[in-house]
Amino acid sequence: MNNTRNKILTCVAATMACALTALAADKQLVVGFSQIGAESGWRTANTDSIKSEATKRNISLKFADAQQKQENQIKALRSFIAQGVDVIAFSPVVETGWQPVLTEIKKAHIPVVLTDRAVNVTDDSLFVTFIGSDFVEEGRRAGEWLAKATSGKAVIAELVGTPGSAPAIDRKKGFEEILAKNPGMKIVKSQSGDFTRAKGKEVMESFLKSPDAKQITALFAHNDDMALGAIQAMEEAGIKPGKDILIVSIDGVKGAFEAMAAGKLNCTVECNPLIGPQLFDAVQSIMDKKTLPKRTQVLEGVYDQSQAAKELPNRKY
Ligand code: GYE
Repeated sequence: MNNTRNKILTCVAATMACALTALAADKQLVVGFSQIGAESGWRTANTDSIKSEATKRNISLKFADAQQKQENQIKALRSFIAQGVDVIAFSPVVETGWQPVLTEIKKAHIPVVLTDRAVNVTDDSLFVTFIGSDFVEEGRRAGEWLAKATSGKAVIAELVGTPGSAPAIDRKKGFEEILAKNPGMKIVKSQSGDFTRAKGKEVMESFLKSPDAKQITALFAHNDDMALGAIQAMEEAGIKPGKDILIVSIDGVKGAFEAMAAGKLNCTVECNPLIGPQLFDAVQSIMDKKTLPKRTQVLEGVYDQSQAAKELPNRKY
């Protein structure tokens, strides 16, 4: 009698365990993603890459657009904690000010993946991994291209990205490393255009109105959108972009290739926004309890006018 009862109990337990495992396997993964905004062509491509990859993998994506405001991002991160998502990912608009909210996330035992931009925190256990580009290297590449194109002689206007953001800080740093080796190259104007086309145009207009505007021979824009805005400003002022003023920018969006093919932009340094697949690979590895490197690099190149027409049809963003 006892024996039969034991057998029945074992059988029931086994069935339940089996059902639970099946449930766990079927449970849809929930990922909260806080995006910076929609400030540039790069960002739009980045958002598309993340959303389409989530759909492809049947992951439930809670997507929040912060409209370039850190306080909106912090609110979104707190709401992801409240919703108990499996993984939180975000692209931090600026580098500093994340320690408190990241600590809250850690206390809630939710793993964090950083994409695109880095944070400045003292405790790197606050995130699992950072997937992004080497912005210092991009700045160096832009500087190297300009040094070569001008034989080391250039009077430069600089359109800076969002103040306090990793790409603005690092691209400037990399570019200035090259200037330090080329005494004939100097930055005479430098102002933020917040990574947008409209602001890039506005700031370039003000550069061109200044009394010493005539001496400018080159423009370094921290992204293509600001360069495209500046091109408009130059044309409206009767200046030939790409000829009177040489222009080098960063990202490699389609609009930049079109401007290069038209002879208005001289060079773009690639910064690949198609991070979706790498992000969700990382999420999967976290769920599978695999160890990840603290930093994953995105691959990219440098393109000038001679390659523009050939490369244009291949551009995915
Ligand atoms: O270069 C710019 C965007 O963080 C790498 O942000 C990204 C930058 C990109 O607005 O176009």
